[in-house]
Amino acid sequence: MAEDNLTAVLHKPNDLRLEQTPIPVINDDEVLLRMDCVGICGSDVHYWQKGACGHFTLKEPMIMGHEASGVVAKIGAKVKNLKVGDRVAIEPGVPCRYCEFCKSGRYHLCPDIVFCATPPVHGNLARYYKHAADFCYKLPDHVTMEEGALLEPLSVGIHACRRGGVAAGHNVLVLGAGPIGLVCMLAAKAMGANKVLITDLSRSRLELAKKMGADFTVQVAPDANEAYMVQKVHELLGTHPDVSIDASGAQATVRLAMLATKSGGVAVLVGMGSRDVTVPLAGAVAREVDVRGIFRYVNIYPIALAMVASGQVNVKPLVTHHFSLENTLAAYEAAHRGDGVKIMIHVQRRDANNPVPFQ
Ligand code: 572
Ligand code: ZN
Repeated sequence: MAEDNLTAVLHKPNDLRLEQTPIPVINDDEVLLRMDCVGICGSDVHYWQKGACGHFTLKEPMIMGHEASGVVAKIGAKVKNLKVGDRVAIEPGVPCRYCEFCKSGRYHLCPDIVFCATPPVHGNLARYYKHAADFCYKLPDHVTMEEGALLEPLSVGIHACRRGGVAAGHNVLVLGAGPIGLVCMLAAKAMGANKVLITDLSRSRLELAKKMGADFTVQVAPDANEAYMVQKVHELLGTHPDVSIDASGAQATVRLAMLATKSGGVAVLVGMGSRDVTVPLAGAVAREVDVRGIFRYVNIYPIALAMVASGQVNVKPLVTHHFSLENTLAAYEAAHRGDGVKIMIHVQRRDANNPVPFQ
């Protein structure tokens, strides 16, 4: 009998199946990984529900998952940086390495990047998965496999703060306290922000944000008055934010980011909800508020790992729910309901690969 490679495959919208797939055969520069755990991202739920996310559409069955960690099971002939048994975090986007973007160091903008679970590229929610060895990062013993998987969303937060120029002493506004808003808040604090104010519609999300280090939280009513909200942000922070980060994508929060930011500051837009958004552009232009987008992250995994390994950032509280690979469908249903914050799928027993006992 062939070895078990139970895999979560999305066939069509609302048709996610667990089925056997062949164990991948590695190339010389790749490693075969025994997957440990895989977080669920908003985009995964989108593909599952709608068969599309942004301008990417599911046309063929696709293996899900891109927030992952695993253990090296086999190494290719040319692999020098890893050995069998190494515990690794997987950076899910592997670029072409030859185009002008790759050569200038902005490989996340590579038009030929292959990114896990972005059609037509398969993800890593399976027992076995192969990946470019140089996009796998060895975890120190005291960093858990869950933390390894969480380097993925954390990298988005660090990249957002870098794009915003967050620096020591800055006051930062984060709009949205979902997983991405929370990692932006964590990254901002770790990068030296003075005060971080975070907003959301949900009281429970804000309670978690507070526990994780937010200085101020504001629960926003869906019909809140814009001018009142701007004033409230300024009052609570005692100043205007140097950097605002929109991690929600709603028109109201994008507008708030632009309106609340200090003259000469930066508004970073992480999540774009709809293609066309009406924004107060003239004011931003006249006050020299730079509006910047982000696309995933670049050159950030080693920084994210260092921040977690050193204890500067604690991502553990992000994980609120745990499911086994066999219960993937229930995990996706929980994510779709909006249960908790980060849902983790365990391909192996939860602490099977954590040499330092779990706390
Ligand atoms: O973890 C990285 C990540 N990036 C997301 C979404 C979810 N997770 N982005 C937003 C959507 N774009 S996209 O280009 N796309 C659906 C691939 O519209 C990618 C970045
Ligand atoms: Zn993601």
